[in-house]
Amino acid sequence: MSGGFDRRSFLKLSLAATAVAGTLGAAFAAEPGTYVSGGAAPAHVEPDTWTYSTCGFCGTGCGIEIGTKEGRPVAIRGTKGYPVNDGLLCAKGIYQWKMITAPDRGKHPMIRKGGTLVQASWDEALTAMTDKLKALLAEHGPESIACYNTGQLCMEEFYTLGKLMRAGFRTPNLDGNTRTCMASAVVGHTRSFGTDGPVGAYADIEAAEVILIAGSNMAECHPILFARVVKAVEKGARLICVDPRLTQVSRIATIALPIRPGTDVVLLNAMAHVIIREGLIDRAYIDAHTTGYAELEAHLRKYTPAYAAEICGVPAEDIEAAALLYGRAERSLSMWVMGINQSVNGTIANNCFHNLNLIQGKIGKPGCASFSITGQPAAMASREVGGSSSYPGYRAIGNAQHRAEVAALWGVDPAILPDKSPSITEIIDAILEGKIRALWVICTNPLISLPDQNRVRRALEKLELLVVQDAFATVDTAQYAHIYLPAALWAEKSGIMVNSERRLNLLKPAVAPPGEARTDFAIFLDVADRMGYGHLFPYRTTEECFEEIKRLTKGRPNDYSGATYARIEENRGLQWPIPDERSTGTPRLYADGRFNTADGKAVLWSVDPVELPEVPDGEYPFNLNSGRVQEHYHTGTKTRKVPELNHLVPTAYVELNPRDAEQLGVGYGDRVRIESRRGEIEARVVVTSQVAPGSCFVPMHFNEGPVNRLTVWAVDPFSKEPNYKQQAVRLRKA
Ligand SMILES: Nc1nc2c(c(=O)[nH]1)N[C@H]1C(S)=C(S)[C@@H](COP(=O)(O)OP(=O)(O)OC[C@H]3O[C@@H](n4cnc5c(=O)[nH]c(N)nc54)[C@H](O)[C@@H]3O)O[C@H]1N2
Ligand SMILES: Nc1nc2c(c(=O)[nH]1)N[C@H]1C(S)=C(S)[C@@H](COP(=O)(O)OP(=O)(O)OC[C@H]3O[C@@H](n4cnc5c(=O)[nH]c(N)nc54)[C@H](O)[C@@H]3O)O[C@H]1N2
Ligand code: SF4
Ligand SMILES: [Mo]
Repeated sequence: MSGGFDRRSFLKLSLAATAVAGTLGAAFAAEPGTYVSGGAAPAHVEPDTWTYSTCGFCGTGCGIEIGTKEGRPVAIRGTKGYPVNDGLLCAKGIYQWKMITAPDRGKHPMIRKGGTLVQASWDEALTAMTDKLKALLAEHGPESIACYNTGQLCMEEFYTLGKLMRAGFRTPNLDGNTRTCMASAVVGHTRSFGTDGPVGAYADIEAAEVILIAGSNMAECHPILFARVVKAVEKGARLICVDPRLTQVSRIATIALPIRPGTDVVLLNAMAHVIIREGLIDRAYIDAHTTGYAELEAHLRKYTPAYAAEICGVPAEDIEAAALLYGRAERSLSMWVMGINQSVNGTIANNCFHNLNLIQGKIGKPGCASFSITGQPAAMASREVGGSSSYPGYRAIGNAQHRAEVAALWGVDPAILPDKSPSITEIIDAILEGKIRALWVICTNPLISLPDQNRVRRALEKLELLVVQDAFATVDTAQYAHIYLPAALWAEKSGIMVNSERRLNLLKPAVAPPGEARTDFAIFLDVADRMGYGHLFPYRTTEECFEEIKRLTKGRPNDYSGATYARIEENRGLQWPIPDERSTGTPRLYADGRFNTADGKAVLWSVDPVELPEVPDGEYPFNLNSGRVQEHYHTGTKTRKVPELNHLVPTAYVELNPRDAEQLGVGYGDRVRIESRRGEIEARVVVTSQVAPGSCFVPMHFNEGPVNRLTVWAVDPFSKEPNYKQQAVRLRKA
């Protein structure tokens, strides 16, 4: 790579490197085994107990064991033989035990008095919360109340919260940060296959001849999956990488397509064009298992590689070569993440991937999948059991039959169940309009992670009641909270998380929550009791709750009937559907070519992209891209407390191409001001040819330079997912 140092060289040179410095993108742990890390106290402590659990960070879903000594966390190691990671962990995974005892863990509830949050008892805090909610319900009705949650709770918590909000409060206003993440994948699956649910298995990585990775910095964001990709490439698999920014994935790709931002639909349509032109389709599969082919074939005629090259800004020959490589292989696999989903074209780009694979019959076979990879460790669980925009068992909010089924299983009148589900951006706008007066924020930090921070700030300020329920008392959004509720972390609870390959993974509590902190599950049940909705919750433990959830998934696509906590642990996770107690799970969906649509056929979509909400112009000449680095997680609440991670990437920065840095007269480490039409931030410059001229990249992790002060308030028309990856900014030396 030209352009001198990359960001890590810069950051390492400017700081004392710590003992954990790994190579960019390499899976951090080289061999399975125990990792008792050095660094801050308690160091080199030999655990007296190892507890089986699951990593709390990303949707890969690695099996971990939490090491404790006298009840305090001292280590984490990868679970040997675990089908996902076989003992390997990335840097975040290894060090996550350190955040558990961070000094700013919330230990007591707090209530705002005279402008500051002061310690309160649980009884005081929950009485204040439920009194206000009861008053709002009486005066303004259920639609004055909203809840915004996460992809980081366990399944039983999502289910309980969904039931509480919809059957208890009867409010439609329930959404999660999964909207900012997986919504385009959810709607994409539903439009192509009839219901949501990723189709593939990680084992497809090793079985594929050609792997297409698009809009995914897998080396940094799913390092253990990337380790499996690297192994496959070493054994001869070919890799195609689609990303405007040159990542570690593109560096090992056979073909790298650094396309212009936001042009994926055109590229994917052109690849399908070539595959059809060359007769690389599976005609029998198309006829038996899909609808819409004739229209698609006609629609794609104009999408020649030459036409796409013009729009995507990569050579026509490269597009042709990528299509032929993918199309000629017997077994090809596509994987994508946020570079695809977080766009106004996110949903239809998902449909384009499914088109590409369906026309070749590359679904449900080993080494073949149209595989959307999830971000958070339990985002899948939320999707499956009604944690945000659906009812349990992949039932649709707007489907009266589905609502009737849920009502019957819950023993409630179907008429009380909401039939709509506004998105978080709609909820924020409704707060600004004065329609929503109370917001309960659970396990997410919207002040830092939602787009257009200044707008979000105005909304939070306007609320009559903001309850923030978080593991850390210092979480940014709590600045505006009237009530703060301290929550237990993943290592302190039991429950189920679900990873990208539909694997149910088990959490077991290894340590006790600090102070008076409680699990989200316990908090939800307490709120339910105080609101008078206790009769809806006949269960008191997460395991009892799972038995109820199983009844709502029976016969549904995500059937968990055959799962129990014990079976999940024995089998090292189980991939749904798990229809009975003999089942060891289902690696791939749709192996029989039967989809969840009315006629059992998958739908091929003929689509054209819509225009991006904002493109660079004379006033704001740079495209701003945003995302992640390996060492940090989201808004930094967890990883910035771990010195071994934070020392490597300690503060906000912007990646700039050498050409642009020279023109702006800035060099490594200089501070620049970045301005968009919505706000401005300052950050340090990292000069790197990883980003193209005219583009810049700012990670989302740093509240001292919050990239979302710059981002645009625009969403995908189908999924309502924010368009985080493309907006226009200008830069100058600070
Ligand atoms: N270390 C770390 N790992 C994580 C997380 C974390 O915060 N830190 N978060 C987890 C979560 S919730 C998620 S959702 C995932 C996210 O995982 P990823 O999606 O892999 O991560 P991002 O950095 O958001 O974006 C991925 C890539 O999209 C590219 N991109 C931008 N615009 C476009 C475009 O127009 N087209 C294409 N094809 N690509 C584009 C960016 O250049 C970037 O390299 O990571 C999970 N894993
Ligand atoms: N510009 C830009 N913005 C983005 C993105 C991007 O790529 N670019 N990506 C988007 C995506 S994909 C995502 S997923 C979101 C993530 O955005 P957020 O959801 O805001 O990210 P986190 O920092 O993970 O916030 C989770 C919070 O929950 C707390 N917490 C952790 N565990 C628990 C628990 O068990 N219980 C409770 N109650 N609290 C807990 C943590 O302390 C933390 O404060 O950001 C989105 N925003
Ligand atoms: S890859 Fe994801 S699940 Fe695995 S150890 Fe790293 S953060 Fe945890
Ligand atoms: Mo995400």
